[in-house]
Amino acid sequence: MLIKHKKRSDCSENEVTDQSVYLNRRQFMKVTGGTALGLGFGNAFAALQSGNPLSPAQPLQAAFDRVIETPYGKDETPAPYDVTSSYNNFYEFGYGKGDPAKRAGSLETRPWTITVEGEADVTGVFDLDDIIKESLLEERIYRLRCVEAWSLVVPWIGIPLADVLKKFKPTSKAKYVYFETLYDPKQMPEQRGGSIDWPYREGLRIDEAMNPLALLSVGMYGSVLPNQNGAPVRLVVPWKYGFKSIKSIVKIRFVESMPITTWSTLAPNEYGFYANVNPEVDHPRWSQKEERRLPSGVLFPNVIETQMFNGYTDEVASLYAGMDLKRNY
Ligand SMILES: Nc1nc2c(c(=O)[nH]1)N[C@H]1C(S)=C(S)[C@@H](COP(=O)(O)O)O[C@H]1N2
Ligand SMILES: [Mo]
Repeated sequence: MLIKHKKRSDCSENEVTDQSVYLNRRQFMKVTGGTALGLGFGNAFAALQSGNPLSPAQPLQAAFDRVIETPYGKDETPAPYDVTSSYNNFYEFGYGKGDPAKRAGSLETRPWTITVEGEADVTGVFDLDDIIKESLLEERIYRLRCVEAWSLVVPWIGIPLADVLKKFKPTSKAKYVYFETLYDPKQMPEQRGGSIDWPYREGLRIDEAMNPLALLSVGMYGSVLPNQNGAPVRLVVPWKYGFKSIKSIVKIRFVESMPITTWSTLAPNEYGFYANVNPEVDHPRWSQKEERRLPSGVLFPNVIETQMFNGYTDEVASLYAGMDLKRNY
């Protein structure tokens, strides 16, 4: 799959009459937008799809038109958009893999603010679009390995997490970074009950967060993130199990001690704070030596071997020098 950030046609929607243009356009939308139109995306998505000239009213159009291509994952084949956007874990919208795609339309992703607190010189409430406007978006194709032993390849669009965190000038006491998902039971139906102590919480050690691989993602497949994939902003930490890649972030807090996180609290016998992908450390109920690479079906299970750090050892092994990864998992 080729994801090019070429300019869309200059003509407006009603001037498009040529059948082949229409078909190409449909094909493009299949790759980049898929079912999004049916899910009630706001202006941002309309702006991206309309091909209108850039204007200050469409800050995201400008940002997405100059996405930088990077070498990350250039040799990988991304999963089809339809797979990535329909097979999800986003418990705020239900526990079935298809629930988030069906139910996340209720999430209002604009305006969106992120509250930054704790051990940093620059704290306060920041508008996500301001952060995006002053950053350069990159495309990075990463493998995502869920603890449930499935994985897929996703062409994310985002900002290196370190670039964003450095803007807030963390102090020397900032040893960890804590992240929180939106808490709003009106928009996130499963937050009305259940066994999870909402909001969803995650965290990274500061050096993990500053590692160049860690990405703050605002898009995938050339467009804004669909709600079910964590719109409007999520973490992508590709060397860790997928649950570390927290979605729909509203809070970033720099802290001195290891923060409490959702999964390490909910299932402490499974994985802890680090949750690095490790084929040598089994889940209590299954082996982690192999994974189903999506798309996968009964006839073509597409089972592959799981790699240490999900294959990102060169980039991240130094973070854990001297640590026993069979104990600190
Ligand atoms: N807020 C929130 N973030 C979350 C989750 C969730 O339930 N809620 N699920 C996690 C899990 S278990 C995985 S595997 C990934 C899935 O991301 P994807 O649906 O984009 O593939 O999101 C992670 N981030
Ligand atoms: Mo997961």
